[in-house]
Amino acid sequence: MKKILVTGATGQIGTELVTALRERYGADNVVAAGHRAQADRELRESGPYCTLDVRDAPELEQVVREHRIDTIFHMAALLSATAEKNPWLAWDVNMNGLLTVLEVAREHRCAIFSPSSIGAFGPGTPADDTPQDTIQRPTTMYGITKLSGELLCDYYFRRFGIDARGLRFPGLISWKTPPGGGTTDYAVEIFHAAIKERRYECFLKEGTRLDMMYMPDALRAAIELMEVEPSRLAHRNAFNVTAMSFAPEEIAAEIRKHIPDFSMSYKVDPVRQAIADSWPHHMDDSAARREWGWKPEYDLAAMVKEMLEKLGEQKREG
Ligand code: AKB
Repeated sequence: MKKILVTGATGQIGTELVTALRERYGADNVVAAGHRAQADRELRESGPYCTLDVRDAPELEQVVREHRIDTIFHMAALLSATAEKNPWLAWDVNMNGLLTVLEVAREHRCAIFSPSSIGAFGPGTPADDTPQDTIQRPTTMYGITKLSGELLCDYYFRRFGIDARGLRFPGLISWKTPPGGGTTDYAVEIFHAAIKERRYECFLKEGTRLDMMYMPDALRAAIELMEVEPSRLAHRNAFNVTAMSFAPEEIAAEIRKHIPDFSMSYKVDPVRQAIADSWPHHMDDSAARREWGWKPEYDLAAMVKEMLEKLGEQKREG
């Protein structure tokens, strides 16, 4: 990786991925592309930045040509809950966006990182120790686009030799950037509410167990996968990766170890609950561990401790 483009650079993963990539490869070698006119100041000032609609092939091609891009981290996508509100837009952005990126990559021989998700599974998938290769019949538009994206990346590799790699991310937890429109967003909201109000009303019901990961592990996973020698990869794309698996009451109990008067109640959102109920409880990520040495650093206790410390500092600073 010498010249990198990050699409969706203003999103939850994109913002922090740009910073991590700029630290590793040099600020000038990482172009951040976001769809919002007003990107975060740090993002705009710490290296090259442009606005880009990923469905616009000529615009994308110009950026790739101008900056001599050889690797694209394609993070632009609508998340699960937003996708259920507007399934047609989700199909357009998630599928036509990916196809445009793959086509430009084919033309300019770029490598691609394309994130998939636990959403690519469905109610017929084994929910516990979900295998790497298993039945995938997602019932949400988000899941349909994520599974189709996995297949499309495999196709571009087999047919055109495009080095397309990817991970199935679980819910991602970060203190820096808020998530937007996901089903697992409660696991971030809960921290802000705990610090501010000492209580939280959860939109998923008790017992809803899902895979999760702290953002530093997620960024490291994406970068490590893109750096690994290709001959080591049997799967290449759509690797199961996880770091922890918990239900709302378990993260609440962990937070209570630091904030004893924290309380949680439930007001279930039927749309997001139905999405969560169709997803696995815990994925088996042994293929990622075996093929490229994946190993998370943060478990539930370490993640909760650091989230509370960082958000506490942020609050004190103003
Ligand atoms: C979402 O909830 O939509 C995402 C995901 C698990 O892919 N965080």
